[in-house]
Amino acid sequence: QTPDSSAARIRRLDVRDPDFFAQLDALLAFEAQTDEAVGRAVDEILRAVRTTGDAAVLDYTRRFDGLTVTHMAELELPKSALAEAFAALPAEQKDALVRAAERIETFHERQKLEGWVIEEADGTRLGQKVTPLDRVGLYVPGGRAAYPSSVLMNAIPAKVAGVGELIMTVPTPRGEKNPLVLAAAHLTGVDRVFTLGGAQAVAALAYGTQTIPQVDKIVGPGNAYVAEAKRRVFGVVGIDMVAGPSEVLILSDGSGDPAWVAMDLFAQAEHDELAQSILVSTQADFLDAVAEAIERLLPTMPRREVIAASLAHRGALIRVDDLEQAVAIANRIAPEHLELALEDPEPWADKIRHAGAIFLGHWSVEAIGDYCAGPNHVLPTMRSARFSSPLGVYDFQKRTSLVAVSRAGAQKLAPIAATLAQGEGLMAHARSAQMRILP
Ligand code: HSO
Ligand code: ZN
Repeated sequence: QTPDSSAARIRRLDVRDPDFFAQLDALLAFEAQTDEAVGRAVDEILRAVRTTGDAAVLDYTRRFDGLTVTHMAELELPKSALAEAFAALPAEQKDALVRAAERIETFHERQKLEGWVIEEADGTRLGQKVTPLDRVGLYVPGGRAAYPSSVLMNAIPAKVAGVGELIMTVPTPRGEKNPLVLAAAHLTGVDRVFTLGGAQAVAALAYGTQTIPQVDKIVGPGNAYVAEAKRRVFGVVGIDMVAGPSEVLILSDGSGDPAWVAMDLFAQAEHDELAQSILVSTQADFLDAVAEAIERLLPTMPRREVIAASLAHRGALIRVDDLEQAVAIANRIAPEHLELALEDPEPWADKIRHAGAIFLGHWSVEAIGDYCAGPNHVLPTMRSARFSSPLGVYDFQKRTSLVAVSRAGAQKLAPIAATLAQGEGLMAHARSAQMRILP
């Protein structure tokens, strides 16, 4: 049982405070420091899997997941097992999964990049060809952070992009399978599922083993070992972002129900102790009302310990003078999720430059976005919304340039190329261009 006082430990900040911005920066400072021990362990696992393949994967899976398997083939789940997991779900779960998947698919269909070609007057054609990735690995964590919704959010854009083969790995400690994860894999058409996890799964996908095919890109969240392994295999394969703790920033003009806002802060905080929930409001009495709602509602939450720890550690209720200040703070934070709990959110959304996702108005709650609004819930964290975007179909497509220079075009372009090549001292370049110039 968490003592009630833990709720009161969410900090209160005020822009009028002379060192407000120092306090804000301290609150945001989060270094995904990698433990040296993690780095060493991951290195060792990567080396073992790269050199001995299946043998190393089997060995680590026995040791870390407590599985008693002797052949790699036992680590692959037959597709029938996925279909059975789906069929066995209660109707309500099945229906929710299907409806969420449909909405996510419809949204992502619009993200598909199309190739193009332009033709110049002299017949030279230039273009961009778009090709889906051949093979993608989807890492799904076991245990507490095993989210079936994340299977949907990763697998659907890959499938919409037209990825050739989607291979999922999910650890099953002591053989414990998560039926919702398997059902989501069935629903989204994941091609193969292996019950392995950790850095050894990342290594197997990156390098390939006798049993596990090498992929071109690895996506999906994981613990510190998985994140570190992904960082280290980057270059051999592509990776998605390495995500930090989940974050929500709520801007309030004092309209709406303080209990709704309190619960939205909880929803982020319940992910883990490092998750960040911040509320910024122009109304001090609204902040008081939210603080009261937190006190009142926290004891009713099954995950109150995690919520209390997260709010005490990284949460804040911030008073500002006006919404202009609130927007400036939002752009400085570049939050993963931004809720505009405002009477008239539209004009303020226009002023937001940095956020992973913006939720407009009191009905647009992040929890709906996490599961079924349609947009992806894999979003840039740790202020990376300044330079990156939600996971999308475009992350599973790549572009190839097309150059079709005509005879007439070459007469115009070869002299330019030759001159620049000479300037760089590259005579083979110069001559190979010049050879295309007609006498
Ligand atoms: N809020 C998380 C996604 C999630 N929530 C999954 C519930 N399940 C990161 O956007
Ligand atoms: Zn969430």
